[in-house]
Amino acid sequence: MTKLHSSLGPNPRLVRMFMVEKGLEEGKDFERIHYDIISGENRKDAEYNRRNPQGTLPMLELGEGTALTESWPICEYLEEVHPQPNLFGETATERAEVRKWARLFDQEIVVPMTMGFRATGGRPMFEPRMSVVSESAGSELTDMANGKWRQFDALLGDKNHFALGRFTFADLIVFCFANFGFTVGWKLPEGTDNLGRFIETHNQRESAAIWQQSE
Ligand SMILES: N[C@@H](CCC(=O)N[C@@H](CS)C(=O)NCC(=O)O)C(=O)O
Repeated sequence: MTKLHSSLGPNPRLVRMFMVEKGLEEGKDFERIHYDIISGENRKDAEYNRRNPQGTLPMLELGEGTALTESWPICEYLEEVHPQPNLFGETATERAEVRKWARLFDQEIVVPMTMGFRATGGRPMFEPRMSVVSESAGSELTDMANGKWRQFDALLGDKNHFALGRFTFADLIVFCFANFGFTVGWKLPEGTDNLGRFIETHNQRESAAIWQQSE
């Protein structure tokens, strides 16, 4: 059976939400293997690190022994093998539009936000396992990401979808990283009421229940 190696955190939860959106059921369609990343269990497991030299979660282990890493490509793989409901776009143009939003968000918000967190609030956990910037650079990265959250809010406007006028991977990635922020004490910056409404709306999705689970 397919195995999802998973943990706390936005990346495994992004893939788990994606799987729920695809109607894939834990225990029936895949088995979930949990790692305690707080204690660094993922970094101590030699076999896991052999298969995924980054040592991070998630990893999707396929029946034939192939293991996929990186949450976005894992979601694209799942989209190809389970095309419905469609979450990346039906046509080349639609897919380019969804990927445009996801890439902008990934580069402009995910990178500074996560690097900022690892260097500030997450420092005790991350400093022993990867290089992190100084605390002051971390605060600057967090401020930079917050400025981009405001830009995304303005671009969203009164809609609840970033692309195609329906729920897509672009919405999913934004939703997951906002929720990640909430779990580590971050708040939506002032002037992002549109994003507040967006999150409240998508909190109603069945897949969003993953954010209420303790692991
Ligand atoms: N670029 C990777 C990031 C994976 C990642 O950083 N995962 C976090 C959890 S959200 C992790 O494994 N953290 C624990 C660690 O790095 O030891 C992806 O898209 O999956």
